[in-house]
Amino acid sequence: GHRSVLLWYTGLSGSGKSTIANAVDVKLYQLGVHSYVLDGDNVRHGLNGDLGFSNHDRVENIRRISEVAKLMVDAGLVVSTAFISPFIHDRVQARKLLGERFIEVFVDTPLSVCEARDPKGLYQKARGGEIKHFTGIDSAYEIPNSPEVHLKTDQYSIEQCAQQVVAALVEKQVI
Ligand code: GGZ
Repeated sequence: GHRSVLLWYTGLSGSGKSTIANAVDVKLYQLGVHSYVLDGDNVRHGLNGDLGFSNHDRVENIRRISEVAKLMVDAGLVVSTAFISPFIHDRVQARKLLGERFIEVFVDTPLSVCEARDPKGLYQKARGGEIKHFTGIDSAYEIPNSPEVHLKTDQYSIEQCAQQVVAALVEKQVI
């Protein structure tokens, strides 16, 4: 058996949140743990399809994700959320909602590295003024003060980062 928890990944666009969350999800599946990843692909197009990237819309995006994740944790899953979630206040709200079941995972990738990766060419567009309010360029990212897990993707591979998350779950007696 396992405890149901919420792994809350936070970090810049291109930091590796979704990639690492999905790598952890594979490991959880192999361990027989029922889990699910919420990310932009399955949330921003559907449930939150009415929201953009103004501060107001990001706050609402994270609020809805927190509530849905709580329901899924209540249903017994290990849930991972992979969203920039740039504001400390919203992450604190999510933590309050989940209590002891909230595990914050800071995907700490320097802006310069995210910008060099630029998998979707979004940073280039943001620098060129084609996209406004882009996180790290002209919209804020507030760094977590005391995340439960701190991943440095410029020093460790995806696989090593995923192993660090699983190790934290073992250490916290979640799995
Ligand atoms: C940041 C943006 C923006 C702006 C579109 N700012 O690399 P991606 O493409 O796949 O990840 C980014 C994603 C961010 O959505 P989130 O729901 O995680 O953001 S938040 O938590 O702040 O609500 C990026 C894309 O959407 N994208 N415009 N202006 N990222």
